[in-house]
Amino acid sequence: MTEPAAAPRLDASGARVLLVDPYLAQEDPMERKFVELYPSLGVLTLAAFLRERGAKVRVSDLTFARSLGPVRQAIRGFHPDLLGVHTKSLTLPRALAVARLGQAARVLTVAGGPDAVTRPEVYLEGGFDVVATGEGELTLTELAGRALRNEPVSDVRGIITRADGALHRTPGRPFLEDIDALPHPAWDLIDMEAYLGRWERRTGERRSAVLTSRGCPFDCSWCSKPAFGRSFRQQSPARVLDELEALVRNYRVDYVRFCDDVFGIQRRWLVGLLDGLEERGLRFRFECLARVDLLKPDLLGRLKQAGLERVYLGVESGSQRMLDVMNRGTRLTQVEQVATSLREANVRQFWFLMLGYPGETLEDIEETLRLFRRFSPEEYSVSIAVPVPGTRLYDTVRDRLRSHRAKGRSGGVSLLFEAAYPQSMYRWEQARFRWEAALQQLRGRLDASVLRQLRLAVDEFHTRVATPLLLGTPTRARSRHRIPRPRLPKVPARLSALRPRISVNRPVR
Ligand code: B12
Ligand code: SF4
Repeated sequence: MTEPAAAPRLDASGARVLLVDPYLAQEDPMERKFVELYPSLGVLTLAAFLRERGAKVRVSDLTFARSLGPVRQAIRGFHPDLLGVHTKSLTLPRALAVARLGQAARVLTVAGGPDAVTRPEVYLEGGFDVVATGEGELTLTELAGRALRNEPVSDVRGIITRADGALHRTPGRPFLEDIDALPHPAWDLIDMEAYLGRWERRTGERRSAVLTSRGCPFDCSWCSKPAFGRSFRQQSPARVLDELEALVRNYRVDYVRFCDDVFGIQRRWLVGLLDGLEERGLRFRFECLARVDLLKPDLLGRLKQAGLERVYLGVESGSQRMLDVMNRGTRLTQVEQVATSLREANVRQFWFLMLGYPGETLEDIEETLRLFRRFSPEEYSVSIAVPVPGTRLYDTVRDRLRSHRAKGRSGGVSLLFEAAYPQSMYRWEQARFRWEAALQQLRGRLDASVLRQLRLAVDEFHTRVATPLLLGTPTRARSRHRIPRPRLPKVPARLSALRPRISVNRPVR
């Protein structure tokens, strides 16, 4: 469903809106190692949209902050009519703390983004007046106008409020019809240089994130798509090229991360983008996320020439049975073809792999490891399945969530539900991937036969020692097989230094 062309244009002239992204990088234990910092495109697009409709907008981006001080100051100095907070499961406590600041200042306080939509009651009980569902541009504009005029908001479309202890959900709002008309993100409202400079110091590149589409038409069972559901809308190549050009010219961006759920779904679009990059003489390197069934191997040469550096692939499992259980919609043969084509085109591949999905057996994990061995991707992440609220995976394991605290988390290194095997088993399996990656890095430096022996030794240890031990095989059985009680080995420091970029639990798709 999209917004009918005849819908009246909403206006927020004069309203003062403060938008907050309550993610404090320094509080995130994963940040230093794994999380790549980009400003929230959702917040910046909302800010730009509101500004176009006459609102005065400030963004309090807490990414590099040490406390909520900047929000306090902004509330005091800017006197917003509306305080809008972007939410992810990871940032729930901070989002609620911001809501309390809004409450104290008697500002209309609105939560939006992936997490609030999936558990609105937590946000409304925690101090928010309103939770906005789905795409936020029109809803926030209307809310800002009402807040300015002190009008009630409970009938605004696309929101959830609470009254007399019950939740009230208004009818959803149609999606924006023309996402080409969206303004460029309001980069000027945040400290872009803080992000770009950090990247430059770390990698030598000035990296920025760009989104060319909204939504994803697929339906993987673990995937949370709270904002755009299964809708899919693509911006035209020309619109995307304008945004890229602005980033390159104004911010000297030389590396782009395309953040689309699935980049370049349509061939014609991709060719249009490549043509445009050539015509405009735009040079930067880039990375994107693709599905193995949609990557176009025949275009890889052109993409590489245009600057394609890395492709993130949701490989997930080396077991076709598990891919089907996950409703992934991909075939292992496609993984094989794409992995080979990327290698031939000299494009780095980053594989997302997932362990612990309900129904997975140790043999399935073995198949995944075998696939990993065959293609040795340059980078990878092996996560333990994370049940994000609002997904079918979450519903499947809802009764097996491990603790109240775990229910609130979206990521981490822990097993968040009672799976087929104990957490230590999955940790060990993750370590096997690390070992494998380390061995692959040693290729060319060590004799192939030595590598084979090392691999066999680890496999042997896995079968004879680690698995019975971790699955709690009775001691008598162990002694019958003369298996000593070992200490689990860690990857030696020198090998671990060689390992590729790994995150143990990053459910980002
Ligand atoms: C790109 C991306 C990243 C990038 C950049 C993050 C960033 N700072 O933007 C990186 C790789 C760094 C990243 C990291 C993480 N991500 Co991420 N990421 C995405 C991805 C693919 C796109 C985000 C995006 O730009 N969307 C486009 C914008 C336009 O949409 P939006 O942000 O949802 O905003 C719209 C609406 O939600 C709404 N809205 C949003 N905020 C607000 C606020 C108000 C007041 C209102 C009214 C409306 C509103 O209006 C917006 C415009 O229509 C999404 C999946 C997705 N398709 O959204 C996952 C996603 C957001 N990430 C997710 C997660 C879990 C993470 C991590 C926590 C992973 C981890 N364990 O480390 C980290 C968190 C780090 C952080 N800084 O917050 C989950 C969130 C799930 C949840 N319930 O919390 C998602 C949904 C992926 C998934 N399916 O699991 N991520
Ligand atoms: S995991 Fe990727 S392909 Fe699957 S539904 Fe989610 S965004 Fe779409």
